[in-house]
Order: sequence, then C-alpha cells, then structure tokens
Amino acid sequence: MKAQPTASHFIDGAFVEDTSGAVIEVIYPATGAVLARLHEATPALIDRALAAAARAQGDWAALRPVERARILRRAADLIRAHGEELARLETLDTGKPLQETRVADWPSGADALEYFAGLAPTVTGETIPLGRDFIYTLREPLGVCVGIGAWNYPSQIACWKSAPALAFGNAMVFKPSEVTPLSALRLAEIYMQAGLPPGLFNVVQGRGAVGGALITDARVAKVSLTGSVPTGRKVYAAAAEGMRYVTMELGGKSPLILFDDANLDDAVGAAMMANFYSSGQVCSNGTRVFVQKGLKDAFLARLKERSEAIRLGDPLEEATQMGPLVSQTQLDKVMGYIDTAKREGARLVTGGARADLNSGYFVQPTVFADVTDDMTLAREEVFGPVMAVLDFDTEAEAIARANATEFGLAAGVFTADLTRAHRVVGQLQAGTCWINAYNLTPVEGPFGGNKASGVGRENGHAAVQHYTQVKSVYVGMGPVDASF
Ligand code: TXE
Repeated sequence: MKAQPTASHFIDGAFVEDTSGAVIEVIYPATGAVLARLHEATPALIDRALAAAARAQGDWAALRPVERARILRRAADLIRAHGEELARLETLDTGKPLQETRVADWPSGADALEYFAGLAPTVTGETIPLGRDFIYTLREPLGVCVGIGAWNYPSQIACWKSAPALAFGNAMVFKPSEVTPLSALRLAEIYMQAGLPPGLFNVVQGRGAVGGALITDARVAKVSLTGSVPTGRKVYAAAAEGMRYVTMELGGKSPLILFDDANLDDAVGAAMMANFYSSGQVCSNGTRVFVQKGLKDAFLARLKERSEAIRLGDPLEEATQMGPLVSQTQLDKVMGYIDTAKREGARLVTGGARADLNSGYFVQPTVFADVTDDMTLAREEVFGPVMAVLDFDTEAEAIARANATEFGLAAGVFTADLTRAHRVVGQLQAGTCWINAYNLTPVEGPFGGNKASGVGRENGHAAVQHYTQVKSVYVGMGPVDASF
C-alpha cells in the first residue's frame, strides 16, 4: 500500500521537494507498513514559504470578502466531491476507521471552509461618535499566520486553522504533525483547484525544529498550535518573544459527570464516545467519568457489555468501529499508563491489553473502575482508549473534584434535572461544556480551553477576534485645538 504524495512540501502554489531534509517515514498504523517517505523542510524552504506568504497576503487582503469567500466555498465543495478518496487518505495517515473519517474529519473541515466563507463578508468595524469628531474601527487581517498541527485530526486541524485565516485576509504557512503529513498537502491542492492564488496556503513538513523556525521568524504575526501542553508552553513562550498573537489548542483531562437520574444508555453511549472514538485520541475526551453511586453498578455492567462488542480491526473495513493508535510511540505510552493504573490499584473492568492484529498498534477498549483522584490515570492525559470511572456522592463534591486539575478544556454533565445541569456547568472550569451530549464540536460553536488547556478559541464568531486586529481611526472634523 502506498500513498506517496507528489512531493513533501507545497510552496507558492506548487509541490516542492528537497531531499537534503531529514527523512520522515509515513506509517500505516494498522500494519506498520511504510506508506510514503517525505523530507523535512530545510531552512531555505522555510524561508521560501514565508516569503511567498508575505508577498501574497497584501493582494488577498485587498479583495472584497465575498471574492475570498467564493474560493473557500468552492474548496468546501471540492472536499465533499472527493469525500471517499479523502476519507481513505485520512484513514491511511491516522489509522482511524472509515466509519469515522467519512463523517468526521474532512467533512468537519469542509464545514469550516463553508462557515468562514459565510462569515467573512459580515466582519465590520464600528463608528464611535465623539460629538464633532468620531472614531471608526477596521478589522484588519494579521498578516502571515503559522499553523502547527497535531496528528489526531490532521485534515480537520488544517481546515479549522486555514479557513478563518484565509477568510479574513491572512496567508498561512502550515506545518502538519510529522506523524500525519499527508492530508495538508491534499488540502493545498484543493485550495489551488478552487482558485486560491499561490502563496496563500503553504505546507512545510518537519518535526519540532521546523515549527520552531517558523514561529520565530519576523514575518510571522500569529501562531496557532494544536498539540500537547508541554509543546504549547514552548511555542507560546517563543511566540511571546516576538509579541505574536497565539491560539493554543492543547490537552485535557476532562470530566464527564453522570448523575443518578441520567438516562443509562445515553450516559453509557456518551462515555464510550468520549473515550473510544478515534481510539481515544481526542483532546476534549471526557476521560474522568464521574458516576454517582446510585448509577454505578448498572452503568459499569452496561458499559462492559457494550465495550466488549466494539469491532476492532482493519480501519479500511466497512464494519470496523475502532482502529489502532497512531504510532508505536503512542502505543507504548498508552500501555505504560494501563500498567501504571493496574499497579496503582484501579480495577480493570474490561480490556487492558494490546489486540494482536496484523502488527498494528491496537489496544483493546479499556475501562478502569474505582479510580481515585490521586491515581496517575486520573491526572494525566493518556490519549488512548482508556476510560477512568470515579465514584461520587454529591453535586458539590463532583464539581470540586472535576475542577481539581491543571487542565480546563472540556466538561460534560448528564442529568434529567435541567436546573442542576445549568447550575453545574456554570461552575465547571472548562472552555467547552456539554449537557446531555459529549464531544460534539460543530463549527458554529467556539471551541477551546481554559487554564493549561489553551488560549483563544477556534470556530464560531469568536474566531474573528483571533485572526483579525482592530485599527482605530480618529477623524478630526474641525480646527485643531492646540495648547501651544
Ligand atoms: O505532540 P506535540 P506529539 C499528546 C499525546 C501525545 C503527546 C505527544 O498524548 O502522546 O502529546 O505527541 C510540533 N516548536 N497530544 O509529540 O509535541 C510537532 O511537530 C514548534 C495531545 O505529536 O504537542 C507537531 O506538529 N512546534 C494533543 C505539534 O507541534 C513544535 C494532540 C504537536 O506536537 C515544537 C497531540 C516546537 N518546539 C498530542 N515541538 C491534544 N490534546 O490535542 C513540537 N512541535
């Protein structure tokens, strides 16, 4: 099986190769087979990408917003028209089953292109009357934006970052994760086909050092990262040095609180979606499942039964519901957390082992019960199909324990009592919350984290603030009142 792209990079409207960059092997996680060999961007290519973006951005910003929007909408249509091919590519790159990549990854990216195309022409300033004089404000683009992606949602991340950037008149240089470098190159081709002028969306490949070179360049106005908290700290600090804008979409250890009066099947289904979708490799996952004591036994029994029915296997098979983890590194990390959970006394309800399938990086859907707040499993982001179930008695206790973490990305509440649902959500320290739902992130809603989980918001109207800056223009209408 091969998925070799035309070249490693896409710069100034064309595929570009430079084999002097270090090799990046693209692995199909379901078998360990090498799908493609790419090269890291050299300093000369990084410079070319930034120069192209800086050159192209001015003319792009000078277009009417409806003209920019038309191109983004065409790109969204192309993504939908190529849906099956793109889903397969994403499955090869990430190991996620077709059942997911057909409906979640690129489709959510297409939504972002369509949404920001619609939003672009509505972005306006305001007029501030001052009696005789007045001020008007303009929302201007930032300039050249750098996007740095994670490997868990490569196509979605590339679209969620580039769509608002481009819609509001910016240019972007995007560096995908070195683990999943393929889909961003396809996105660049699609943008070109849709009529995006050269230089506005460039893709350079590489590991952390390439990301580091991008964010410290003087031509860059903004950095948007999706990644882990430790990397976020480094990237934020480097961006601060150059006084650049940032959006940080980082990790979490989000609470999902299930009250006794919750609908059992909904609670179980949500907990499974919050831990097993994408083999648990989702930043907003509800990985600390707090279950009120009256619901606990029925919940665990139903959860075990449904978890053991999950069809794990070849992600290209239509019937497969769960694929492998993305890499050997991630597999080792997740198995390490499973071993630690066992050693620290968590009770294994189901799973807890590798699944031996075609030498891929498969882990069984795993549930631990009787997890306590001090266990490693309740404190650190695992990023694998490992659910921690914790018991609680009272609402106040659940809220306090849910908030007792450095993270603040997401949170969920299941209850039939609407007053309680809103009261609890009002006290949860999380950027994105769900009531009787979990992990639904339509582009219409702002998404992002509090505390160590991030800065800024993606999607929704909130994204306008993160890809534009305000210019304030004072207009003097009369004689200058000089004191001298
Ligand atoms: O992520 P990183 P990695 C977690 C997950 C995983 C762990 C490490 O548990 O096991 O993080 O994964 C780029 N300057 N999450 O190493 O390091 C890097 O090349 C600029 C959770 O893949 O955060 C990649 O493109 N860029 C998370 C991106 O940053 C740098 C999603 C993310 O890499 C850089 C991903 C630097 N100094 C992993 N160092 C979530 N919660 O969503 C790295 N990069």
